[in-house]
Amino acid sequence: MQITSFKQYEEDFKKSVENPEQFWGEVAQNFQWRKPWFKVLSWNFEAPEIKWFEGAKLNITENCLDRHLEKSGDQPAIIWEPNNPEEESVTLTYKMLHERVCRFANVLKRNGAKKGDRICIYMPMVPELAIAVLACARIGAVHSVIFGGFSAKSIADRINDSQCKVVITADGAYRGSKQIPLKDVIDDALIGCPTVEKCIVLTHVRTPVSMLKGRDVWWEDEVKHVNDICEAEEMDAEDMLFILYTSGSTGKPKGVVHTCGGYMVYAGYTFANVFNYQPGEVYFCTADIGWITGHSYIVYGPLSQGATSVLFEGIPTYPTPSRFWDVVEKHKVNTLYTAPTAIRSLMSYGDEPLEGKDLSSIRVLGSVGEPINEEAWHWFDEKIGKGKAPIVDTWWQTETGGIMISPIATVTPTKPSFATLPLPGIQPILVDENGQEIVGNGVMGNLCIKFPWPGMLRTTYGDHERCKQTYFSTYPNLYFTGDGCLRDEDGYYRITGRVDDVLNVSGHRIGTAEVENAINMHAGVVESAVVGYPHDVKGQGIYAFVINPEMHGEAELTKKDILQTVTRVIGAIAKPDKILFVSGLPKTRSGKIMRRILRKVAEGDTSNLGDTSTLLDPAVVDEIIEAAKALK
Ligand code: 7RM
Repeated sequence: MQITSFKQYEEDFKKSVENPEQFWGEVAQNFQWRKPWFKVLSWNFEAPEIKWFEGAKLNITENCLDRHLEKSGDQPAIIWEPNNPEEESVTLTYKMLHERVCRFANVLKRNGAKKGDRICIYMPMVPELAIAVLACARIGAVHSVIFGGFSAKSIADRINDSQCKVVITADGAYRGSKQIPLKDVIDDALIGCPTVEKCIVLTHVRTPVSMLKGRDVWWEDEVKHVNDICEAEEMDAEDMLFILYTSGSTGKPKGVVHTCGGYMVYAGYTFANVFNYQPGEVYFCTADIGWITGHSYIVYGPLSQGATSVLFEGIPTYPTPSRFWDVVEKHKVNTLYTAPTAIRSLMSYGDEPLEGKDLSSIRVLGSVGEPINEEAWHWFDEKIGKGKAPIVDTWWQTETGGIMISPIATVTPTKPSFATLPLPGIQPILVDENGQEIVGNGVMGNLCIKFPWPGMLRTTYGDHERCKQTYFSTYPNLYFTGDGCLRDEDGYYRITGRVDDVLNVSGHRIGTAEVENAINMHAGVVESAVVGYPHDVKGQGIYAFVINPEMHGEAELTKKDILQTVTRVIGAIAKPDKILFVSGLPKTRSGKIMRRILRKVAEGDTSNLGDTSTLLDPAVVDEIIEAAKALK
């Protein structure tokens, strides 16, 4: 399954295009199935309806745990590094992880959860988070992990959208020097969540919490009442494995649905290849399990390959900006997979945090979540990889389940800021506004994928029509990614960023419409428009234009109130970096906001605003430009 030369990559790629079913059928043989498939693939992008490994039966946890026990039961599966470096790290071998997953799976059953039920997980980055995820998969329950930074309202919306029956949380979480009261947030959320019957609470920070009789139980008590034997539930390849909510250009976040068989094959195959993982190596992905990167490349991908995965609770700058390098040195990390925003942030501290740190274990570096600029790429290459570790700039999405366009470490020649070439099985195509294919090299266009791959989303939970509209209707018979892309003279791909109204702030996906809706909930706000602008560390910053005639001269205070409202409605990650109060927004005669103009203003470049002839009131633009100049 592992590609070891560029020639082999080319051959595998060719085969995957000419005979996809044979190609993926062979890849899938590297996994453990209870029953084989009778058809590798059937598909229709119009409906859309996609089925991989039809008829096959499996349980992903048997692939991630049981099958490693005999040969590598004593190998570390998870190395947990706590937020506070003074505290002990924890190593769980495959045997230990298996035992704990089985035990907690029995806790879930004891609390009424069964195959097909949805379970919400809102937890800190502790081993029990991975255990909770895998325990759901063990019994065939569908997990919906929610990142610990989301607000009570965001959680309630997600829980209700998928009618979760059980919630798994902790008393609180550490994040650098801060503490987040997870259970308090869950308590607020659950006031409006009638489907939730049980809430299992892990003790972590030992802060006082309220425990509701009949609903709330302690993790530590529950595990005492069950044993650690739990036969894995037999799942169909196309049974749902998890839901993960992600932002789009319109409306509320969508519940992206992934299924058991295809997702497992794709996460495992891409992990083994992109990172060129070798047995016994230590692999460290700095993402949070609340995002897709954590699902696929902390939990399922690495564990399906018997790898050792570092799970880090903290942040790059706590207690000092040396923390990543301390973790690398301490655990002799061979592969470091992180985000450009973290690289840029650490870069800004200069060389001092790196002094005396032994990074010689590093063999492969990875980047994900947003375009990596050349400066950050070179810094990563020189300072961290010492010019010897290949950098894999991996492009993919929540919807794709796994890495799509990326170098294969030690195999693909890299080029700064390029995700390089599609992995075997991936057929990218660039199209223009009219959906015409843009052929040849040295071209730019909208990035689409023209053939299914095993890890692709199957639907958006409870609303198949929305899935169809969002991804399969912009261009008929193509999956539309929402990203713009350059294909250079060598046929290498560089992802240039979103072409829709989705922002990428510090690698977090946020819809402008979501932020606008949150701002509009603030008393006094009449209307708002949100755009992104280039930000040195975050990649993009959030710029909000707000009409609010009722500030009573207290603009600064009102801004703080708006930030508080956004924090309440979505979470702190969606807080605007800049708020500009205006008396009107640039609209066309048909009432559409001309975001193009607002983006120019936010970028601070209004020298050429393009065609403004359709503007209803051009004077508004002049006022906005003047006001923006005065904003720091
Ligand atoms: C994995 C993840 C997806 C969006 C995607 C892009 C952007 C991700 C890269 C990238 C340039 C990359 N899932 N993106 N990786 N842009 N180069 N290597 O991030 O669903 O949260 O976001 O992120 O715009 O559409 S995500």
